[in-house]
Amino acid sequence: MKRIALITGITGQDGAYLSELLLSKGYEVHGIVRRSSTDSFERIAHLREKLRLHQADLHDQLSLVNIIRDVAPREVYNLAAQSFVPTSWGQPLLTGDVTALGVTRVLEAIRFVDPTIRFYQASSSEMFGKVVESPQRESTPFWPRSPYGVSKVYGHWITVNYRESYGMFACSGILFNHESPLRGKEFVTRKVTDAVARIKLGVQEKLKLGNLDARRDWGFAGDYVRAMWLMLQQPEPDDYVVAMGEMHSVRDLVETAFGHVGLDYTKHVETDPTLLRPAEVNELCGDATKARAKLGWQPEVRFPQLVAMMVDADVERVRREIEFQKL
Ligand code: NAP
Ligand code: F7E
Repeated sequence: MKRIALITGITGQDGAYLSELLLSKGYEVHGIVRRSSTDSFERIAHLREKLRLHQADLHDQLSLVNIIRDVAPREVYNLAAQSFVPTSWGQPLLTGDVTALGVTRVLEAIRFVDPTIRFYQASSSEMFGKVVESPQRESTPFWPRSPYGVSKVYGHWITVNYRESYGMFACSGILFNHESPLRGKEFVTRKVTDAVARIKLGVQEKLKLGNLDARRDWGFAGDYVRAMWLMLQQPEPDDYVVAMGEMHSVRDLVETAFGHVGLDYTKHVETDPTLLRPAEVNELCGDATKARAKLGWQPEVRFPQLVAMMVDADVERVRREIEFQKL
């Protein structure tokens, strides 16, 4: 039987890596894209011929029902969200509508069309927020610190609830920060590696950052999408923490990234109080023992390789852009 998957958020970082993974496994891959005046297909441009894209929006219940009915997927990966934490204070209602209620809309569409479809929800370590134990595991209580984190807590529990209420195969993957050369430039890792490339190549001088002391458990997106797929291949649905189990500060990140191209970060980095958050998540560190044991999940890229990979990709890209401008 043809393996058919539907991905919401296919134009995002994880959507691109998950598409590649599923295509490599022989899936027919469908994706939901929202209409905008300019398209946002850059991350999946190289896959466009192989993917089947459909217009819908997590705000619009019937658009989801229609696509799930027409595509008849066996697996749905709900990656769509307003995913940038600072924006969630500026647009808390929109964030709640997409990142929280959007999950229910996808679950309702599945329940209505075919409740045997397997469902993956992109939950987040931001749910742990002001952590009550470290490292954080599946049983750690949540204390979200942003409207984004609060919305993800709703998305997590509604996923668990549909599993318990209707016996649906619904899994929540509690993923810690994962990054790549495809990461949006507003997130700290990519903001740093993009700036390192521009400073190295002489088109930028300074980099302004917020809290350098925040600590995160950073992994590689390519490793993390494998865990999503593995969750939907198990005999029973369940929830899993996916993390490296290693913390680094934003300062470590900056030092490693500048150091990779032989630069001293103290000469270029400035702090800007306007980039501090109203309520910060100071540290996150995940315990992925369950995912390693039950899913057999193994990450392959560790922090120094991840930073080097991202800096190298940005140096290459900025160099090409400079060359192009000279033409
Ligand atoms: P991302 O790059 O920000 O991608 C978000 C995706 O959601 C984009 O494709 C975006 O479409 C789509 N989207 C936003 N609003 C939508 C709407 N109303 N209807 C339909 N699609 C909509 O995020 P990511 O880093 O790939 O993360 C994927 C998921 O995992 C997100 O749910 C995120 O919250 C969660 N997560 C991420 C991490 C991480 O470290 N990356 C960790 C834990 C959980 P456009 O291209 O049109 O904007
Ligand atoms: O911030 C600090 C900032 O925006 C990381 C999303 O994918 O992962 C992501 O959320 C840390 C924070 O990611 C700047 O204060 C300092 O402590 O890269 P970030 P995030 O907020 O952890 C989770 C798991 C998700 O689920 C989210 O969707 O870095 N920081 N200076 C900065 N952050 C940014 N963005 N920009 C700065 O200038």
